[in-house]
Amino acid sequence: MTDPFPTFPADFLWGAASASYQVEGAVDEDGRGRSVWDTFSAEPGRVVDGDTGAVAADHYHRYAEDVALLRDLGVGAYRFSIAWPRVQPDGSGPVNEAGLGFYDRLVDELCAAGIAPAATLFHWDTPQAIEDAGGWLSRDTAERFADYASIVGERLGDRVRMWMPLNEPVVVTMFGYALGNHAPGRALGFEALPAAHHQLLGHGLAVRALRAAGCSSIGIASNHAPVWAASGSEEDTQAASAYSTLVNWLFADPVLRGEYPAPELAAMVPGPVVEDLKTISEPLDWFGINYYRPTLIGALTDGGEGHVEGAMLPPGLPFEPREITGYPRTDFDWPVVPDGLRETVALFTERYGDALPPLYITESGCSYHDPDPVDGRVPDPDRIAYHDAHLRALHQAMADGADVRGYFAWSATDNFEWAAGYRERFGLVHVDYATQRRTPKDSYHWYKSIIG
Ligand code: IFM
Repeated sequence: MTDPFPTFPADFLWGAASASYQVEGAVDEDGRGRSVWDTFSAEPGRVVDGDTGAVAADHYHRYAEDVALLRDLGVGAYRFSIAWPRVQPDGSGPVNEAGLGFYDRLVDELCAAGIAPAATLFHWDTPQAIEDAGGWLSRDTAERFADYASIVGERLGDRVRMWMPLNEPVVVTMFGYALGNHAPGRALGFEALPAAHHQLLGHGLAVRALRAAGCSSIGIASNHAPVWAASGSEEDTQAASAYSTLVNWLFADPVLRGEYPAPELAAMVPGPVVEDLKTISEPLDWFGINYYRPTLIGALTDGGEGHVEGAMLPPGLPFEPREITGYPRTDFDWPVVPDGLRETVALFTERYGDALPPLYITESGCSYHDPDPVDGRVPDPDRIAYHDAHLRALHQAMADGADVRGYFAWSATDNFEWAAGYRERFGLVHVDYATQRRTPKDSYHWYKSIIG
């Protein structure tokens, strides 16, 4: 018999999350500029089935319906992202009032529904003009990002309750600039490191800009997971540790400790690094972890090739990802490892101690190829099992002493899953892309019962 679902603190924040390019559509409306994802997804072979975010879940037009679904779900907060190219079509210069107006209306709608708006400023849709000028490889982008943060903070700071300048800088660095399977499609290997540094610098500058605009409750949504060694051998252990340094600590240490995790890395990033790290480590009110699954890493075998998400790792790296076996898998072929969430939270608590602000789980979720709705129902027992098990694991982390304040299910509705297009469905609400009809899945009703 399964243990009863654990009781979370009364003020625990239950949320759901989304991101602009994944749900909004309306890419050519009201003066929105082009983003790197418009460009990338238009290139043949980049996205499964040639999908693009041009229409997505049409949230730009249907936001009121989506907020009503969130209200009925009972979430305390909705995490959405603001599209920089809607606010500043070229990523700098004058404000596009019509674009910013959309977020004004969305935030008002959320407030009227009693849902706290939680805004991400950058969830990967870099303005194309900014990319053309060097994108995140250029230091200037960090400064432009801070200008944009200030515009948004001044307009929405009176109503947005939580702020995240960045979402998952590791993914933009690794997939966008190092491996090339995400926009902007650069395959620079270690030459991508400036993109990490400039995003982090942009984060720190944006934190300052938001505070100057009177915004409070500022954090980050950063992707983290345990890196397991393929065996107990010295080589595999070292390989796993090197990989974890690159995907976890390279992004968390600068923010939480004001330092890079290895002197070699600090030496490889551009600019006045020591000075920049002071900006990057501007104190946060909380730290957000996006968790999906651990990685298993071994030392490079003779003739071995490292692949991550179908993209080949640059030659010469001393490690290679191995397949995690012995766990159920989602339809996206990701292993389901709920205890990895507990482990991640424990790793952070141990590594940063008193320097760690309260945590939020700013994303966790799973893709299953759900059946089409029948009589208004979409049975998705595996998604229920995923969130149930991950919340139990999170509760265990809290019982072990971690200060975790909330959980945002990824995702509110089905949406454009980047290079995987629309085949992957993460939503609590099913979207029929032909009609844009929304149908709450069984997991939506389950989550509602948990929120209580
Ligand atoms: O859909 C993404 C989201 O944009 C960022 N975090 C991971 C999710 C699932 O891949």
